[in-house]
Amino acid sequence: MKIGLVGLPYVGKTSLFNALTQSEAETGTYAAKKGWNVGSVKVPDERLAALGEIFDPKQTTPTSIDYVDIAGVSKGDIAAEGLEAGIIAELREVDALAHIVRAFEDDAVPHVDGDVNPERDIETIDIELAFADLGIIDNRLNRLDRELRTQKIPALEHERAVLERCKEGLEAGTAIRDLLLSPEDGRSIRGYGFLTQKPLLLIFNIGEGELDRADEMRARSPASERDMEALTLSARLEMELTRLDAEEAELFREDMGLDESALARVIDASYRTLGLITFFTVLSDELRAWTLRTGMTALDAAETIHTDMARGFIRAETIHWSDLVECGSLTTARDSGLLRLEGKDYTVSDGDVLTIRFNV
Ligand SMILES: Nc1nc2c(ncn2[C@@H]2O[C@H](COP(=O)(O)OP(=O)(O)OP(=O)(O)O)[C@@H](O)[C@H]2O)c(=O)[nH]1
Ligand SMILES: [Mg+2]
Repeated sequence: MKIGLVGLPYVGKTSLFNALTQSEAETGTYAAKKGWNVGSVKVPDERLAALGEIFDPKQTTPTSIDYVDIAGVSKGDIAAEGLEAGIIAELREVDALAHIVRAFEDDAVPHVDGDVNPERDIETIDIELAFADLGIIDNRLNRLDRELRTQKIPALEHERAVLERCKEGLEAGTAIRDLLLSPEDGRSIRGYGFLTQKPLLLIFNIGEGELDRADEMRARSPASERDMEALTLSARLEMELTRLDAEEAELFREDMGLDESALARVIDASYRTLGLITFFTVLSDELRAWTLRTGMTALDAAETIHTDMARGFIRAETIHWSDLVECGSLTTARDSGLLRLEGKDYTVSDGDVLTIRFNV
């Protein structure tokens, strides 16, 4: 899973990126319109530790999330091609976007548009992302018109109809994700990696002295109307906390009244935004966590692990991790009837431990 961090210049994207990925990318490099940082973070999961006590594996492999931190986007940047082309290309590859919105007051850190105004900034970035998509749509529509003049190809005509719907929506201020395209329509434009089609998460960067305003901030955000995940954190504080050792950071968090690390909250929100769940496997002494989309089946899970497993799928021995931990072993679980035999159409639940039986 890959998440792109976007936002205006100087809002704390790189500070957050450093906190999330334990990186040391340079912060405060204002107006650099080039380049991006990529980093990876292993998803902390307490369930792995609990399962580890049962299986005593040689190796434990958590899932990971990649974050891409790009240069700040200002109003008009996309239209003026003010961003390096590679940056947008990089963003088209991500699974979801996180918009970092400046909400901290600090006279020492200038705001490109003069003052701190989260609502305005959210709109600015929405418009820039829409512009980036419209550019691609216009080019593609021109090409499709030329191709369809000489011959009628139903698939291309369908694509043109979908693109025209997207264009109309975007021009009226509606992101492609909010057009509620049918799965078939969605598939016909999947290859373009439209930015406004990607799930979006809002992250308000508040000052370290304003952590008690977090709820109010979220309630005021358009996320509440648009059924969108929103969270608040202090990027600079989180970055500084990652430089302390774990114990010190914990004490500090307690002092500040912060229960969970922002890292954990960003990861949770990313999973929810993307509709992802986790399942576990134990294969030749390796305990491993995997991600799957909500609603996917045991066959999809097998496919995620290895195509051979999907091809020769027989059944999935399934148990919820908490039941397994309670039983203490797979043998006890089997004896007490908690280990279920599921077929390929079984919908995997978050926290399932799966043993795929297959034959190739
Ligand atoms: N007061 C305060 N300053 C912050 C906070 N987060 C970031 N900053 C400061 O804001 C400046 C910009 O931070 P960056 O993390 O580089 O911001 P950015 O969004 O990556 O900036 P660009 O890459 O130029 O678009 C730095 O001087 C940070 O120290 C915060 O929560 N509070
Ligand atoms: Mg930066």
